[in-house]
Amino acid sequence: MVDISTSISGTTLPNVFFNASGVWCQHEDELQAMVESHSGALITKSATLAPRQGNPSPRYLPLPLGSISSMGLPNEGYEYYLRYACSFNYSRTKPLFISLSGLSLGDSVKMVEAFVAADLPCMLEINFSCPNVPGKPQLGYDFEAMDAALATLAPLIKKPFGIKLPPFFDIAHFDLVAAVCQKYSNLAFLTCVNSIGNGLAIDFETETALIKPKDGYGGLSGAMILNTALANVNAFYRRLPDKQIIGVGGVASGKEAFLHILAGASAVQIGTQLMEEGPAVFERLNKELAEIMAAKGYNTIEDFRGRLKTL
Ligand code: RRO
Repeated sequence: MVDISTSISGTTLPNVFFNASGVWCQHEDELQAMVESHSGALITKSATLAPRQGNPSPRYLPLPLGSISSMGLPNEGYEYYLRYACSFNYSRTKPLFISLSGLSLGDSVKMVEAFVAADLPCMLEINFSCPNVPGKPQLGYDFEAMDAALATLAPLIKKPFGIKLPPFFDIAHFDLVAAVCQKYSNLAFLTCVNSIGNGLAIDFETETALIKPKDGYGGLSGAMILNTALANVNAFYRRLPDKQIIGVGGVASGKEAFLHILAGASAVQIGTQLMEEGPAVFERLNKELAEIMAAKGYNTIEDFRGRLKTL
């Protein structure tokens, strides 16, 4: 029997798959569907201090090779997700991750303090990479601001936690970001990658942008970002042997999940494919990954994780 379980900072997931924050996780009914699915964990929508409606629609559209979206951080406010985390049945379900995305460092501090005070077994994923709030550049591309945020948040959180990073496109940036991450010992995992920010999709016939917010600019996800995601997973896996990488980007079948793990990922999140297929995707992915591993003679994900060969 092939074993597709994993563990993230000491917490066991029955399988490597869960949702990418933002998909199937804003409201309690969606989170319940994630609990009932065959996912190995679940994560909540990135929370801000106050509830937000997000950007005007249309704000998500599937494309031939993935999707474009500019949701604008719609969420119920951190107190909603804190209440959810307080009522979550940790021993009977699966690991719960909470995504936080303060619009300022002060907001992030307040949210983190509330979760720390509640002393829950959920894990925090701090989102440094929302590309879709009009007028707000993302923290992930300002390395000094990211360092300052981690210097404030890591000691407050105390326990192991993670950050969600944007994709990087330059070797020098991989080096710089890895050097920042290396400074914080309880920064346990990096989730790579968020959507590729500010793409533009245009309808050829009507000569019109496909989504409404920001004159049509939005984050690119799905198949078209697989190779960028694999490079980021592998770049940080190589540079940060003491930390874990959660891979996200372009996973639609067991094959892409296998590639993420081969590149170094310890778990794999699903975004666009979950949007398109719904939570039934997890049963299929479990089966496909297990079949690939069986065919290749791997019994556990540690048999091949990070074992990418180069020429
Ligand atoms: O809500 C969004 O528009 C959003 C967020 Br917070 C994020 O981190 N990544 C993304 O593609 N969209």
